Amino acid sequence: MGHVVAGAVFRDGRVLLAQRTRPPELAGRWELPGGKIEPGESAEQALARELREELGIEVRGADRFGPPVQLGSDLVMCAYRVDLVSGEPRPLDHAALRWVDAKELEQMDLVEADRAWLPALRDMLAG
Ligand code: DCM
Repeated sequence: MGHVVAGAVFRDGRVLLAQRTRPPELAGRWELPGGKIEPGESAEQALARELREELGIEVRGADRFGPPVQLGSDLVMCAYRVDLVSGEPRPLDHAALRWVDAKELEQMDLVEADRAWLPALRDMLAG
């Protein structure tokens, strides 16, 4: 079973979403940025690597929230709240980035899997 990590970065009552470029069926839809854990990595290390590669930022921590999501038969994905340590996010691997508040989150065309985290994200944006 492979593991995918997805990171939620919060700032000023908003969470950072990224717009996918691939595969074609997911292109244009929005997600929490992340990717697969590589052998020997912890979830926190994978998040730090993926967000460095994709956004050019340094993050730390990995505070899991919401339910795990099964992706097909051999991948499971979990969401983590991470702390932004340095850098300003840039879309190095995405079509665009957007900081959304609780209200804007409802309007975003999220990839299906990430919708499982909407209730938890709403709570964190409200609180
Ligand atoms: N994925 C997802 N939601 C995310 C991140 C990833 O549904 N927030 C899925 C898309 C792919 C798999 O995880 O099926 C691997 O992600 P990637 O293609 O970004 O490496």
